[in-house]
Amino acid sequence: MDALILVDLQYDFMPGGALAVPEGDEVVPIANRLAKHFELVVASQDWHPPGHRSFASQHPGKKPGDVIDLDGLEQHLWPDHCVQHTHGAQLHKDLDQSNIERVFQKGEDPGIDSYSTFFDNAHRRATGLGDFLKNKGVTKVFLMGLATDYCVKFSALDAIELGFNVTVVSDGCRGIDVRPGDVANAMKQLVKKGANVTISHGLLQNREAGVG
Ligand code: VGL
Ligand code: ZN
Repeated sequence: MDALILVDLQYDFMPGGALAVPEGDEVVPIANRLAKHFELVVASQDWHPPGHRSFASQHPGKKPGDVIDLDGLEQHLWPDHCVQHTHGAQLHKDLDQSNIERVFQKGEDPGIDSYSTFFDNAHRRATGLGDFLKNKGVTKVFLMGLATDYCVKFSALDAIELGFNVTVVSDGCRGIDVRPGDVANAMKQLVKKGANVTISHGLLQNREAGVG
């Protein structure tokens, strides 16, 4: 079975949000269109407690964009974002949730970041998504969402490692490009690791025709 994974379609990653991804809102209609054509759709939600250690505000003298060592892991510091139960952490209201079977939250542990929808950044704890998909008999996953160079990238890499056949829907993703080229490099790395890349239009045509 195939599954569609909608990554972090939350207000804080959209224009006007705390960690705005340029044009982030433009992928919401693509998510809605694709979701109708999948038997199984799941979403992820960045879900940090207040005072999460990935927030620059928790490190005196540091600002968003600085990089620190956080318990042995390199940590890019972010503005406060996706704080649990705040508006910024909610999935965008235009996202049609009627086809979404389950929302997997990540980043709840205050001491470690979690870009991937499957594991925290040290691979210490699983979100449960991997087992959930395997129990449903999923072998092929399609990913889209925000941000290409962080949560989409690391989710796709983990999905490959877990043995799924992985396709990234490129026009369904937008990136941050902290360093110019990050988005392009993320896509290159994903392809090198075995991910397929498609655009939503072609994917919809294939699925409507029942060929992929
Ligand atoms: C993300 C940075 C921090 C993402 C989440 O969803 O790509 N990026 N937290
Ligand atoms: Zn986050």
